[in-house]
Parts: sequence; structure tokens; C-alpha cells
Amino acid sequence: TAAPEDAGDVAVAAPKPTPRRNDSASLAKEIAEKLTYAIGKDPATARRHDWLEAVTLAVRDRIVDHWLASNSRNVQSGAKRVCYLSMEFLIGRLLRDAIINLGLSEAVRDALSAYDVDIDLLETLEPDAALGNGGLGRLAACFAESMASVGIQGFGYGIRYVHGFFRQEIVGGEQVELPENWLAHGNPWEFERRERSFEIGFGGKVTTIEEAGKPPRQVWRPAERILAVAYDTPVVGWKGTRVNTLRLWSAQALDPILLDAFNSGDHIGALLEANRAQSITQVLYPADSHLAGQELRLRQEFFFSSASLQDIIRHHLKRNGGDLSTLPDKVSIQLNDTHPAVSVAEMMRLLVDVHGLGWDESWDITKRVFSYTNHTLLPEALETWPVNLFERLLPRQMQIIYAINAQIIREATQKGLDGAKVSAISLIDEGSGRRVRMGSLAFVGSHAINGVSALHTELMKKTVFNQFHELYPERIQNKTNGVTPRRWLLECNPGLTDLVTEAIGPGFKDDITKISGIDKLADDAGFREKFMAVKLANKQRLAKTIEERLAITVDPTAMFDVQVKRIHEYKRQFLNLVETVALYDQIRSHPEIAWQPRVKIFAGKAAPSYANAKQIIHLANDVARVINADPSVQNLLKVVFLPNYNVSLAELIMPAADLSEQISTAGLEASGTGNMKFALNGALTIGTLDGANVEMLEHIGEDNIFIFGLTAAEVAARRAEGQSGREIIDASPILKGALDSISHGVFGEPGRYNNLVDNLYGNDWWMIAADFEAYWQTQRRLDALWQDSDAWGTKAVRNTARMAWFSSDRSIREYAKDIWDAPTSV
Ligand code: H2P
Repeated sequence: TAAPEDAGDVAVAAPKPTPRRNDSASLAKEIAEKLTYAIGKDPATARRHDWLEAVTLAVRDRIVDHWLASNSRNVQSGAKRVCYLSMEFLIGRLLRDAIINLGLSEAVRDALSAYDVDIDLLETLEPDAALGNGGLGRLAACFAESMASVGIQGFGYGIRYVHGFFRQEIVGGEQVELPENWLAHGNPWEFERRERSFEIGFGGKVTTIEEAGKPPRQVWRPAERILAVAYDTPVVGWKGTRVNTLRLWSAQALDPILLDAFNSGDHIGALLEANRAQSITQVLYPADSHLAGQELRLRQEFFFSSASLQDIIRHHLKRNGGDLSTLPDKVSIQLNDTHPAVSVAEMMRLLVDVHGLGWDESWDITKRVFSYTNHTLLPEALETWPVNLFERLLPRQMQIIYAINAQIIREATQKGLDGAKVSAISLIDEGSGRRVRMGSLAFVGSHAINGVSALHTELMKKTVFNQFHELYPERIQNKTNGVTPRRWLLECNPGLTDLVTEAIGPGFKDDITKISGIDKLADDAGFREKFMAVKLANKQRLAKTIEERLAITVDPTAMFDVQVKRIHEYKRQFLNLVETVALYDQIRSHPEIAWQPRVKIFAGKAAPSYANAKQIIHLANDVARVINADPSVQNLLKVVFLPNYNVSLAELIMPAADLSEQISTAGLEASGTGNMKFALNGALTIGTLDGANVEMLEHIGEDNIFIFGLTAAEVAARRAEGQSGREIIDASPILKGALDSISHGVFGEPGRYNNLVDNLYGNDWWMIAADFEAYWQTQRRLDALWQDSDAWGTKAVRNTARMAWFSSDRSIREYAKDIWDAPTSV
């Protein structure tokens, strides 16, 4: 490999740097020094971006102190490491996160005020690291932070995409995708580690080597080889007690330029190879819950899996006297969805072919090391790859998959499984062209497989992994998702954080379960008023952004009714829009009713190739345009579609919501995590019995959450009967009226939304017609509740008080105990 050896553990007699001090005077001095010597500006000429960089570098120095200390503790303790392999880390901005976790808020603010610079403003200049699509990638980011906060030696492994999730603009009501460029001004949080680079192969062939007295060996000779270079970002845990590492791989060519070609005049051709190599980590695929079937995607998956495993093995050998048999005692590798599932085959190749272990021992090590999280049951999201593509790109890994498959099928047959059941567990799907089933590969190569909410896990056992569950009944377990309360309360909602601190002291910041202390204050009128005053201030902040970005004026005292998430038919933004249109009709037809003023807020991106999702965005914008311009509903209904939903926008929206829409077709949303962020910030939920909503109901209590609609079992039954929506629509004048206005051109050309509407009459697959009436009635109950601000306030307080269990600290502790067997607080 091109990796130069480590400098080693030679003791160097260099003077130790003095750790940085955290008082505002020291910070002020250092910020000025960074501005001068790292950026080359003086305060008089510095732009805001220069100040941002100077502050970031000064804060980063403090992180580095903690980071190096954590790393040397890691080496000393030799405790088990947890490696979290994820194609996506939806990080967002890091400066505020770091400042709060290090407890530097006041000091930084004071330091900058000396230069008349506003930290709040600087923070908004930082680009979002958008290396993910939605919940799956954001979960990985929350988990990384929680691992550092609860004291686990956690390592995130992923891809350093040059272009993250696309930037969304709305032009003429429609989504337009533009490239995102988060690295345009450099990235002060990352450290390039050229010494950590590994060769990654593709294609070529496998040869058998026969040596006298030894069993034959397989050697893979790839046709193409590229380099994976590590970029490390520190992950700061609460109070900085532990700083872990997120290692993202960047693809580079072994030879940056073909000099011969260049010298002979082929200037472009000389760079082709380098470009081809780099293209692997250029772009994040904009689709997490359905299959992006391109070869490049498979290359990305293998690229980062192989690099991560080589790195993990290298580290282990160095720290454990070259003994790979202890790998499972020292490392756990969590596969975040099927995207890194090829790791199972690659680990076997590395152990057997490269390190010379026997097959059985390697298989035992592999299973004990890996565990796998499933995030969706949608059939289109379960990754499979054509066998011939796999074979061409990864010939040795394909052989290994066949060998694993033979072994699994033997086991199954011995346990008495019959033909149909055996073909259900085969790693090769013979149904529609031969394809490798990545979920099955991840399953058989792992000792623990988890779903992300109780309901989802039960459904996993009954559906996608039914046969595997029969074969290995001890493997599937549940780990309900969580969100980090640092970013999703302390950072995004300083007003509420201060209020809770004032009421019950700061202990909840260290231990979020203590936030239940405000439960008893839900009936205290004084506290409730303050709580709702914080909410109002957050709504004013959001209203200002809506005004600035969209020139729409909304009334901050109206109910803010919010649905923000990826746009997908199962998440049912369309149901919400149909209800919006029905409400619009009813407000106009029945001015005598005491309608409550609402602002319906939407945000989210549609996968570029997902036509129906794009139609839903178009409809939202059409509906907004028409309703907002109609003077007859002016004070009662406004509709807002905020473009380019991302982590930073979520941080502004979550604290400002009164009502959180979690209305997926039951059985289809694996967990949801937005549902948790909203409720933690005091929004009431209207939702179906789906994903983690079910557990939220248990924790928050049925008086404080608004559940409606078909259950997962009812949905499955209706789907099996293939029921159409026609009868329901014909029997419901309100629904029919709304659908007619949508299809007859009230909101854009007639026929524009025929596809969406006709689907409901035909096969109401997403149960929009079926759930409409229950949804409508529940919304009207919420209208009534809104009129009683004391009752609403009480429920809002109870939501915040009872959401602590949904902290990702709790999730991570459960993984550590039940799956990784890794110590916390090291
Ligand atoms: C997915 C699931 C969510 C789940 C999340 C994290 C893929 O995210 O659909 O239900 O909460 O993973 O486990 P999303 O739809 O937000 O992209």
C-alpha cells in the first residue's frame, strides 16, 4: 500500500504544548492571533467569513486538546471500540455544537463582543455538512455525538462526498436540484491523514495459488486500483469529556497524472484516470429509501467498506500483537442499513485470503464482529445487485457470497426448512434476474439485527426477515431510535433550555431524564405562560425567516402546523395537502364556524427521479400560492413551503412548531426521529400508530398526543383485499370536494394532479382516502383544543417533560449493552 508506516511509539522529547484556557480574554487574544497568523488578515479588514474561521480555529484548538487526551486514553485502556459504518452522516453545522458541548458559549460571546462581532451571526455562515438524505443519516450523526457523550470509544466511518445532498430551489412551484458545495471555502473541521490510505480494487480476476503441503489459496488481482485517503473530524461529546473520530474516506488515483500521456500532448487523457478515481466520492446519491441502481453506487459502497475494514484490521493488529482471533473482543462493527453490507464478504476475504485464517474461524469472527440495523421495510428500498455486475466488479467477494450461501442453505436444510423457505433465505434472488440480496448478506453475517422501533422490529420478524427469524430466532432485537438532546434542545432552543434551567436547575443537561422534573409544572399557570412565551418567540423567529425567504407574512399567534421530512408517498404529505384544501373550502363555505387560524408549514426534498414526490411538492406550492392570495381566508389559513430543508432549517423549525405531523401509512415509517425532536420542543403530535409514535404514545400519555387512522394490521388487510378509495370518496363530500378542486384546476392547470388523485380512486395504496375522515376529525379536535390555551399549554409542557427516553444516549447505551458489549464511560 502507499501508506507510509507510522512514526511508531518512539518517545519524543518534545515540549508539551500548554492546554488552551477557556476564559474570554484568552479566547479573544487567540481569535485575533488566528485571524492574523492563520488567515492573514487584521481585524480592520477581516470579513465575516474570516472571523468565522478564526473563531472556529480557536475553538478547534480546545477540541484538539480533548481529542488527543481521548486518543491516548483509548490506547491505554484497550477497551472495545465501536465502529459505525454509514454511507451517510447528516451532520449539519458544527461550530455551535462544539461551543455548547465545550461549555464555551459565554466566553466566546464575550470574546467576540470585544471586536463588535456577533457569534449568532457568524454561526449562520457555516455551511451545513449535508452528507445524507434524511433520518438515516441524521441518526448516524446523533449516534456519533451520543457515543462521545456517554463515553464509548466510537469511530464513525463514511464517505467524504465533495457534493452533499443537493440544494433545492423552487422555480415556478417545482423542485429544481442544484449542486451543493460545502467544501467550497475549505473545511476547518477536518484533518487530512494521508498516512492513513488504503488501496481499493475493482474488477480483474481471481487466481488459485497451489503450494505444496498447503490448501489452495485464492488471490484477487484487481484490474483497477484506487486509493482511499482518510479525513478525520473530531466528534465532541457533552462537556468535551470525550472526543471521538469521524473518519471519512476520499477517493484518489494512485497516480495523480499520467505524465507520459501529458508529455506526448494528451493533456486531457493524462487526467482521465485521476478523474475516474475521484468520481467515486464526488456526489452523495439522493435516495436513501429506494434503490439507486447505478454501478457507481456499488463502487461507493465497496470503496468505503473496504477502506474501513482495512483500517480496523490494521489498528487491531498493531494494538493486539498481531492476533486477529481477538478481533471480536476488541471491535464491534455496526452496519447502518445494507449500504455497507458488502463488508461481510470483504471481511471474509481479508481474513482468509490476506491474513491466512481458516474459513470457519473467519466466519465465526465475522459474525461476532458485525451487527446490522435495518431502517425500512419498503420492498423497493431493500438493496439487491445484479449478480453479473457484482461478479464483474467484485469477483472474489462474489465467490465468497456463494460459499456463504451454500453454508447457510446447508444449515437451513439440516434444520428442516423446505424448498420455498430455503429460496426465501438464499442470498441470491432468482426471481427477477439473478440478484444479490444485501439485506440477507448483512443478516447472515451479523450476530444481532435490529429494527429502529418496537413496531418496526415486530414487523421485520413477520415480513422481510420472516424465514431468517425462524432459522435464527435469537438474532433480531429492537433498538428504538433517539435524538441527541444537545443539538435538538440545548442548541436549537436556548429559550426553553434557560426556562427549564430556571425551573429545575441545570442537571437535565447532564442527564436528560431529569427533564421530567417539569412535568409537575404543567398545571402551574405561571410556568405554562413562560413556556408558551418561549414558543411564541421561537415562532416569531421562524415567521421572520418565512418573510425574508418567501415574502409571506404569517401571524406568529396562529397555530403552526408543521410537516418537514423527505417527500414520500408513504409519509403522506399528500394527505396533509388534501386536508388543507378541504379546510380552505370549508372555511369559505362556513364562515359561521369558529375556525382557528393556522399556518401549514411544509419542507422537504424529493428524490430527483421520484415523479410523484415531485408532484406533491408542486401541489404544495400551487396550494400555497392560491390560498395565500385569497383575501377570504387571510387570517385563518396560510400555507408555506420552505425550500431547501436541511439540518439548520430543522433547528429553526422544530422549536417553533405547535403541531407536529407524523401521519405515515401505518406500518411503513420504521421509526421517525423528527417526531421526537418536535415533541421534545413542546409540539403536540397528530399521528398514526406507526414507528416510534407508538412508543411516544406510551411515554407521553394518550391525553397528550393525537392518534388517528388505520393500524398497521388494518392497512395490511386492506392492501391484501386491494380496496379502492372510490366508495369512501363518494361517501365523503368534504374529501370529494377537495379532490375535485385539486383535479379541476383550482391550483394550477386542470389535470396537472390527475395522477395523484386518480390513484386514490383506483388502488388507495397509501390509505389516503381510507384515513381522511379520521384525520379530518382529529384536526378539528385540535382546533377546539387550540381555543383553550391553558389546556394546550399543559399538554405542550407534558410533551417536553416526557420525551427524555427518546434521547440517543438511551439508544446508544442499549446498543452498547445488548449488541456491542462495549463499556461506557471510558
Ligand atoms: C429512515 C426511516 C425512518 C427512520 C430513519 C432512522 C430510512 O429515515 O424511514 O423511519 O427513523 O431511517 O432509522 P428517513 O425516512 O427519514 O430518510
